[in-house]
Amino acid sequence: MYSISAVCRLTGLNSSTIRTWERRYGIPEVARAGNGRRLYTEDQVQYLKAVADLVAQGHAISDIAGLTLPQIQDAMAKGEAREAEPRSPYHERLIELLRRNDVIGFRRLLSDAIAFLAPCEVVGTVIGPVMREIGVRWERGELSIFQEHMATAVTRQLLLTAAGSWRGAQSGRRLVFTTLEGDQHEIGILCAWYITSASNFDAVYLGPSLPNAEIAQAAKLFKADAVVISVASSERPQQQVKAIERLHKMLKGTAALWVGGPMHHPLHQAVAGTDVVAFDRFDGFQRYLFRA
Ligand code: B12
Repeated sequence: MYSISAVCRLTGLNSSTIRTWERRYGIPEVARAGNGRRLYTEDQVQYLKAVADLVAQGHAISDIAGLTLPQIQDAMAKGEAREAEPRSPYHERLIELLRRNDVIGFRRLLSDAIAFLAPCEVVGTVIGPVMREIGVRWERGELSIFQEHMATAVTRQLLLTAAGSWRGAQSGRRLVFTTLEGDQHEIGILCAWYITSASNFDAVYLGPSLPNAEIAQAAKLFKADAVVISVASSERPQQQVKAIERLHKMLKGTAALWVGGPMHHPLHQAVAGTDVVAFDRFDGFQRYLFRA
């Protein structure tokens, strides 16, 4: 049997990450010695090492936590690891400022990035990767919920201000932006709205989490050419797919439906062959804007 400090040495994980995974995901169910100390079996050490390797390759702990050791090894053997995503020169500094709770420094640096980089570049190489790393660090127990909220609040506010500074409306096309009812993840749709506003489209942001009936009503009243929805990676992706299908029906004859979300989300397969347009990256979205 191994103590937690031995497990740390063997897996490269730190003890707070190990305790956080146990508390949040129940992995692994560990025995205790008479004095309450955790005691890990050889299999559990191997399991934690495999989980650590997969997380290091960019997989979400929440996706891995339900897998058995053979399933994890299978995923690694098949090379299902995600490629590390490109990071901007702003990346490490933004994460470090957040770690130090320097909210003013974080705001200043992100504001510089928004001022100096093209909209598509800032959302694709700065905001997206930073938000996802915040998620990973939160899962590892390295950042707190309040630090994620702080980063989200600053990012949201800067994107709202930046998008509002573009004149818009010159292309004669109007798009409305929102997320599905119950989905509070707002940064993806704000990024899409920012790119669209900066591309001189008439872009109307409705805020997140709207019932389908409200989205359809807004599309009609605004005479929108398209409704743009962002679906964050979700615990209930099939429900989101059904909601997208219902919304598609409701918008028939009124507006086109464009949906953005992570590549592994089942919506991409579900809408293939329909006239719903699906995106997983902002650069592809921007190219489509100019083509559409
Ligand atoms: C910030 C955050 C929150 C904040 C959101 C605040 C806000 N105002 O936005 C809060 C605290 C509210 C939150 C809540 C929850 N969250 Co959350 N959250 C995140 C976090 C850390 C960042 C999300 C983000 O802003 N990403 C930035 C965007 C730009 O990146 P992206 O979503 O990956 O988008 C990419 C593509 O999908 C695509 N894209 C996305 N949208 C669009 C739109 C268009 C038009 C286009 C072209 C492209 C596109 O482009 C991007 C670049 O490739 C993620 C971690 C992560 N890995 O993303 C978790 C994450 C999304 N959350 C998660 C979860 C589970 C939740 C909760 C259920 C937690 C809980 N138990 O309460 C709740 C759900 C709340 C709800 N009802 O919606 C999970 C989902 C995992 C899963 N598979 O189920 C994640 C992945 C964290 C994790 N690994 O566990 N969350």
